[in-house]
Amino acid sequence: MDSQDEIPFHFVTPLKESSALSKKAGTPVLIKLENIQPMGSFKIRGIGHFCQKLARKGCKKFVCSSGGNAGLAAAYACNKLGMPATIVVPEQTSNKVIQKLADLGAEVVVTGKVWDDADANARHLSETPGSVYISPFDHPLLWEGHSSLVLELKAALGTQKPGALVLSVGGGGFLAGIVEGIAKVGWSDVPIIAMETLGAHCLNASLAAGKSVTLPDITSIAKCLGAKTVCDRALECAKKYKVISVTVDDREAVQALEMFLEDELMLVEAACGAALAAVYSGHIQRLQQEGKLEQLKGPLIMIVCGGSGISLSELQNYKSQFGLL
Ligand code: PLV
Repeated sequence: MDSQDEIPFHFVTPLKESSALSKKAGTPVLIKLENIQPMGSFKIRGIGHFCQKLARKGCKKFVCSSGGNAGLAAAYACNKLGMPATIVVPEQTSNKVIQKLADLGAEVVVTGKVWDDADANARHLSETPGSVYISPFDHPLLWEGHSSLVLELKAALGTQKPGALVLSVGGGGFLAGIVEGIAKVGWSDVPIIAMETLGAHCLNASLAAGKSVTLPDITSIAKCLGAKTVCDRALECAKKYKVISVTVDDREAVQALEMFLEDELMLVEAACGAALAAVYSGHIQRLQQEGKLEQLKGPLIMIVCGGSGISLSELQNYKSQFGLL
């Protein structure tokens, strides 16, 4: 970020040792707590940066499509900037998230079954003069904003390099930003475990096909990972860097978020459960046994991306849906 930037809207988040996760992984695990960011996810890093930059250039209004969290970040940033925001979300978005958006002063438009439908409408609504469209994941300013997370890791770890990073992938903006960050700090050889749920696995499907693939539908409960097509930049990053793509099913994601609640007393949404399942479902050890992941030379960094699309009653519903009661 350049020196003219105002104070960013995101916080420097804690990097905390988790004894419970370390025990389960059989290796030291540090959790990067993005769930405590304003509006509960890492999204404010990229979206906040995008909105601040464009506001300075004279932009008067933002229109953002979202599965929930990017919209909350955009509404929060616009609220801070005193600018109007229209957030377009799909029908499955919870009333709690819609209410939070409205409380931030955003105009909320509900369109279509999944994020791709909402996105088509957001692009259409942003055609009015003065409006600027915000993608939740596909813009260089978002990636630049997300890359701040790696600079914080570098500041916290000093000369120690992470053994590997674990994150969730939706449309791939977070992955693109983290890759930008590791390139900036000289950690390009650090493996990134890119977690998706089946039914929202656009990166995994594209890597398997060797080209960009559009999923026919989003069938996972992790709606915030629910982009049918991964952005080109994320696919490029996955091919160029040490990105290991892993899928889990919804049941594993729900189990992981419940165990995380037990262990760390923090409730995160299913999109984040996908990343946590890398340890809770034993995927890290499996990858090592299969020779797909090297012996870790530093701590495993789990990025707790967060998410507001969850409540205790929704967790109960998921548990009954997947026979976990
Ligand atoms: N969520 C986007 C895209 O949804 C949104 O509109 O909020 N973890 C959480 C908690 C998220 O909310 C998201 C993205 C991701 C991970 C994945 O980030 P991405 O899309 O940059 O890969 C459809």
